[in-house]
Amino acid sequence: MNVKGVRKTLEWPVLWRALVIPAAAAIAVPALATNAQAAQRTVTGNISWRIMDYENFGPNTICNRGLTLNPSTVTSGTDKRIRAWAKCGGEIRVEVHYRLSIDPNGVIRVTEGKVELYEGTSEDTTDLDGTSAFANMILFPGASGTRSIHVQNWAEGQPDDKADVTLTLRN
Ligand SMILES: [Ca+2]
Ligand SMILES: [Ca+2]
Ligand SMILES: [Ca+2]
Repeated sequence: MNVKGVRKTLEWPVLWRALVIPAAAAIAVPALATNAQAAQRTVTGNISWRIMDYENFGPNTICNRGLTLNPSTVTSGTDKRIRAWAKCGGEIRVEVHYRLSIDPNGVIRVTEGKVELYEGTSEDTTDLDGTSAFANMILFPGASGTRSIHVQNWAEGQPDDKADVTLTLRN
């Protein structure tokens, strides 16, 4: 007896969905088309620094610093440049630079990697006294990679101004 009424309540949701589904599909299709040619992955990681600041008087200053990197979302065609730094002893800043790009298959490439040691009258000095490049990393989806980089004050011949940096990245 109530079949007709029941059917009617069923028909409306069906009609409603029929109207909505094409709209949703219209949004999804371009997104899928984009994904087919443009990969996107998120890179996480951390950096640790062990820095020594040569002191004219008294013992040298040693600083251990650590940083958990903010996740970086990398999409095809939108490379990201990352810069991170740590400071020590009132006179030293050690910067880590690299570039993240992504292949269509989701492989992350870490290129243009370098570590710079600045040493001067403050931790914000622009006096660049040492640079070390580090080898490119290729990170397959789900993989991680690590680089250990040494830098020191080569420009002024002060080997007690130095840093050992460890960079770990995960795709
Ligand atoms: Ca110093
Ligand atoms: Ca100092
Ligand atoms: Ca200097």
